[in-house]
Amino acid sequence: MIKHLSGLDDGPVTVAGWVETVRDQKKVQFVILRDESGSVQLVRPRPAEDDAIATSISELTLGSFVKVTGQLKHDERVKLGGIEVKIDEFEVVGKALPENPIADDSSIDKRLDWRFLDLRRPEQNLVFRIQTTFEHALRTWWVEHDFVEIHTPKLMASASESRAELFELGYFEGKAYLSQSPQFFKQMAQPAGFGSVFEIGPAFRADPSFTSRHATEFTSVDAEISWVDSAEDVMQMHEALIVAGFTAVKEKHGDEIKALFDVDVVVPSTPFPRIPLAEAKRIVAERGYTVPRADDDMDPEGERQISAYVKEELGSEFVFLTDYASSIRPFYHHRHDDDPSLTQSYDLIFNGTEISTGAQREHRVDVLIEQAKDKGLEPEELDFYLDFFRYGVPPHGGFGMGLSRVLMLMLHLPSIRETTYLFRGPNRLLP
Ligand code: AMO
Repeated sequence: MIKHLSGLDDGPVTVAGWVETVRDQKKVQFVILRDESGSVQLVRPRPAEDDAIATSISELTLGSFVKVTGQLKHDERVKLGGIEVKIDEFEVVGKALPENPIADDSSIDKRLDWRFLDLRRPEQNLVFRIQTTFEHALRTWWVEHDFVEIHTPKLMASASESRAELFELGYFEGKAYLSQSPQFFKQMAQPAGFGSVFEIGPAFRADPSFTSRHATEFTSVDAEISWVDSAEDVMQMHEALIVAGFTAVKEKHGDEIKALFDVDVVVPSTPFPRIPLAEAKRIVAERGYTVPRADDDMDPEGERQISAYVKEELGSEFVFLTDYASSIRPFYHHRHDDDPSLTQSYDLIFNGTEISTGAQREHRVDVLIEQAKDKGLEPEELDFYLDFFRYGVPPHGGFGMGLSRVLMLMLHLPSIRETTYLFRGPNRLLP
C-alpha cells in the first residue's frame, strides 16, 4: 500500500493505483498515483526517443488503474510525503475513459449516478472507514456486555411500525411486506430468554419524502434489553454505546476527520441531558420558535433549536427528549403508571436532528391489547406478536438508530446521501 512506502528503505517496490495527475514534461514525466491509503509521486526521466513506457504515460487518462515497479527513493525535496518512485516497469491495467462524468462541484444526484467514482474521493473513502470503526466499537461493547446478535427477517406478514410507510410485495399466491424495523422480533428475544440482543440491518420505509434525512431503505442499529424498570435503563445503555462508538472513531480517525472535514469529533460525557418533550417545547418557545402543533412531535426546526440550547447551556451535542405523549407514540410503548397520557420513551437528538427512538415496552398483554385497539389496530392481526407476551415475558426496552444519520451529523454533512453507500429514495433505485 502507498501509505507503507514512507516506512521502507530505498529500493525496489511495486505499487498500484489510480492516476490522479500527469505532468508530461520534455525531460521528465511525473505521475501522481493514488490507492485507498494515500498518494505517491512516480517519476521517469524521458529517453532521447519516446519508448513504450514514455508513450503510455503521455497517453494516460486520469483515473486509469496502473501497476508500477520501480525504485523507492526518500528525498525531502519531494513535496508529496518526501518520497518518490522511479519507474522501471509500467502497466496500464484498466484504462479510464477520457471524460470524467463527475467533478468536485457536481450535484449530489449526479455524483450518486456515478457513485463508484464519487466514492474514490478520500473524504468518501473516510466516511466508510469511520462507519466500520463505529459499528465495530458498538459490536465490541455489546459482546463485552453479553448481548446476543440476531438477524431478523426482512420479509414480514404485517407492518411493524405503521401501515402508512409500508412496502408491499407479491409473495407467491399472497403478499408480504418489507420490514420497517426489527421491532417485533427483537422483542421476541425477551420471552425467548436471550436477555439482551442487538442487530445492525436494513429497514424499509415507503416514505415519499425528499428530505436530507429520509431514505426508503436504511441501516437500522437496534438493541433490546430485559429487566428494565423504565426508559432510563435503556437510555443508560444507549449513551454508553454512543460513548464507545465516538471514542473509537476519535482515536482512530480524529486527525483525518479534522483534515478532510474540518470537524472535531467530540466524545460526549454522560449522562446526556434529559429533557421532557413538553419542557423542551417551552424552552424552544422561549427562544422564539413555536413548534407548529402543540400536541405533536418536535419538528426539524424545533430539534435544531433544542440542540442549540443544549449546546449553549449544557455544552452537549446530544440530548434525550423524554416522556412523549401516548397520542404520538406506537401502541407498544409503555405508558407512565401514574399518567397514561405519557410514555416511557425518548428520542435522541444529536447536533440538531433525531437519530434514534427508544422506549420501555408494554409487556402486560391485556394492557397491550387495549393500547393496540386505542390506536385503531386489530388485535387479531397482531396475534403472533401478542403471543410473545402470553407465556412469561420480562419487562424490557430498547432503541432503533439510523446509522447514516449518526455519520451525517458526526461529520457535519448535509445529507444521508453522503453517508449511505448506495442511497435509496423515491426516485433512486440505481446504481
Ligand atoms: P423510528 O421509526 O423512530 O423507531 O426509527 C428509528 C430511527 O431510524 C432512523 N430512521 C430513518 N433513517 C433514514 N430514513 C428513514 N426513512 C428513517 N426512518 C427512521 C432514524 C430514527 O430515529 N422500532 C422503533 C425503534 C425502537 O423503539 O426500538 C423505530 O423504528 O434515525
